[in-house]
Amino acid sequence: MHIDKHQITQHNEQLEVSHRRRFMRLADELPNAEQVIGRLVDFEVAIPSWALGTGGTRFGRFSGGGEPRNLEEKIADIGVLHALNRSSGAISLHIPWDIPEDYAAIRSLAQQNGLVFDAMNSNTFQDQPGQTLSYKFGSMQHVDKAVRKQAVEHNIEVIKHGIELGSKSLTVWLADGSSFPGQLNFRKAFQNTLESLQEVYEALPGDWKMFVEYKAFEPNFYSTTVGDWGQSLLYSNKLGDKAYTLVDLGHHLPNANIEQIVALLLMEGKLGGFHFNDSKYGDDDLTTGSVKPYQLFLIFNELVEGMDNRGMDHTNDLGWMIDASHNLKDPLEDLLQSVEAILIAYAQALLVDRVALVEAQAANDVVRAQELLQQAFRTDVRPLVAEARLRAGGALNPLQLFRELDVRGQLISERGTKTTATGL
Ligand SMILES: [Mn+2]
Repeated sequence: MHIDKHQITQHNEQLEVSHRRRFMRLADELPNAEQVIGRLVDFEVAIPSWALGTGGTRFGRFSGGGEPRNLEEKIADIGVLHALNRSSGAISLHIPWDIPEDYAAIRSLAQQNGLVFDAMNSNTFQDQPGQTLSYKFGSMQHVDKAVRKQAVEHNIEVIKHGIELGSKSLTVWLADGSSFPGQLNFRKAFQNTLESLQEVYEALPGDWKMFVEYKAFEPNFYSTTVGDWGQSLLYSNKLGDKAYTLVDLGHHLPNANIEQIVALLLMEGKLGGFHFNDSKYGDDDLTTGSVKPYQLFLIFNELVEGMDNRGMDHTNDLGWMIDASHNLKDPLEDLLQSVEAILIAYAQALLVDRVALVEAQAANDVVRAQELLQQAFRTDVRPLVAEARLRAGGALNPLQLFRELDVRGQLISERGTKTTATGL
């Protein structure tokens, strides 16, 4: 499945007149429309290789058709997304699910699809066929040094695959923790984990980053050894300059103030990356922006303010990735919706009148501060996002074109109805 330039051009020609009218009206009202469009054109969100198939829950999985059967087909699927929205030009691999057999061939295929390799992800939350020691009771925290060593060696192997592909970062998410009081000595679990992470850190190339992802609960339900941003920050501070905290939106206890966490991590220079998704209750892994779009905007508001405060490059200095599961929707349609929601929240955050907000805060003008944020949030920026996509060579309405071209139908005819993607 490949989307041709002329298919996109034809689609854009049909929509261009009405788009132009909406865009001109909006651009007229905004002081910085061109600047926002430039930022949107540059922005990229990585797609994880495990998000291209239907996800499941512990109660079941209802596979869709035409799911990618191997790494090559995963790259092709992300190539389709990127051709449509021009903002999904990076793929994040998961080892061992995506071990390349031929690095050069995979690199060249990615290049043909306009993709680069984002963070590499290790897996010590499952036992693989033929694995010597089990991770049932944890990996890097394990009471048995031999299990810890196995987990460290796996992560070093993941780095080696990443070097071959041109990746520059390793994301470590550990399922380590405990499900019952008394099961673990918290201090020893932390120290074992730190020692293991240090060994991985030593194997990290000089220009790489290590992202330490935290999660409040699941699969362990009493304690998690990297359970919150405080614990992650402890690890990354102790590890060194190349280690950062990674924030996954779904990995907090309900109602956590994620925007405040983001602001403080940025202040400390320790925010490394982001996993986008949305949730109502826990780690629901729903489409980004589908449940709490205002929270997503508030997070982007802090990201923009904090990155600008440190003179950071919005596109490259943080790792941006979607990490969601698609149980009901077509995964590719869900990802198009997620990227769109991210770009909308980012554009809205770029519209916040920062000078006026600083003045309102200094004057304790709470009402004015709220008005300024909501003025930006309530602006319909979709024409700006569409204009950025048009200028970047993408489709004015990616989801509409995805359906008009019957991409899923074509993938099913190429791959069959019974395929299952590796992943969660
Ligand atoms: Mn994640």
